[in-house]
Amino acid sequence: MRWSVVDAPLDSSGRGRGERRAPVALRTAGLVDRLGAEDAGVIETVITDPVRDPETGMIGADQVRRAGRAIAARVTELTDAGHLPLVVGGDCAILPGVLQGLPSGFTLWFLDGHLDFHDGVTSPTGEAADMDLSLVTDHGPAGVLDREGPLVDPDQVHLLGCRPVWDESAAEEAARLDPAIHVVSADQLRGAAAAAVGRHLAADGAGPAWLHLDLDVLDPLVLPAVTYREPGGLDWTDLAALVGPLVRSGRLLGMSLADFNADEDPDGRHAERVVEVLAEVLAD
Ligand SMILES: [Mn+2]
Repeated sequence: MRWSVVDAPLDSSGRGRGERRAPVALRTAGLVDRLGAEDAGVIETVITDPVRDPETGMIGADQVRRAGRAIAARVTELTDAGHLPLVVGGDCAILPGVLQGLPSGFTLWFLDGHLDFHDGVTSPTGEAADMDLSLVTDHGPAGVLDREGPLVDPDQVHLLGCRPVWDESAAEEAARLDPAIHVVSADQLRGAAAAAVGRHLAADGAGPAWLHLDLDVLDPLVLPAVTYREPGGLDWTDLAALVGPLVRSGRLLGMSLADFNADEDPDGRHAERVVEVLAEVLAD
């Protein structure tokens, strides 16, 4: 499997947080070489406007929209040419752009410690990375995407690794979740269960699939280099056991990687660990 690594450096707070520097940090840790990947360059995605737009409730809405278009165009170009893109964010605000670049009728395997199901009103931050899964299933703020309707059928979405509801805002978010989405919590993905779920998902249908990995699906004890640390997450072994069968299914159109915060990794050790595990599961 030959991956095409393409960078989408953005941070949806618009304040220059370390997610924007994640692609450089991961490349410095050897990502392209370790995967034996093709270097597919950098997409122009930067978000510098920290103002919450009154209409959408989203920070830097125009720049998020523009970044989404640029990501979509590049993903379409790569997949049309038969490449297998690994889109390296950035935070989860890259997802709507990625999925806009795919032909409809795919399955989404979404690994995240959170639900990412706020809209412009319920989001405590206004960051697009609070709203990406709601946007792509047509439950987010209007006018952010270029395409009408859901980008992915909610019944084809598998939300994997989320934690129990921890406060009022998270409860409000959970109440918004589309009931057709299939949820497997972090507690159901530990030990032998991780590989079993991975094998089940891989064999559940034969159509194309996209894998989105928000690194905060991992426990902060094993990967603290994320912005919104959520206790009770997966360890590296669980993650590899879950993702391995998904990659080997032969169904992947590509993958997106989100939420590594390079500012929380001054000596680069966490970037190295991320690259090591990606090489283990993606490089065969
Ligand atoms: Mn996320």
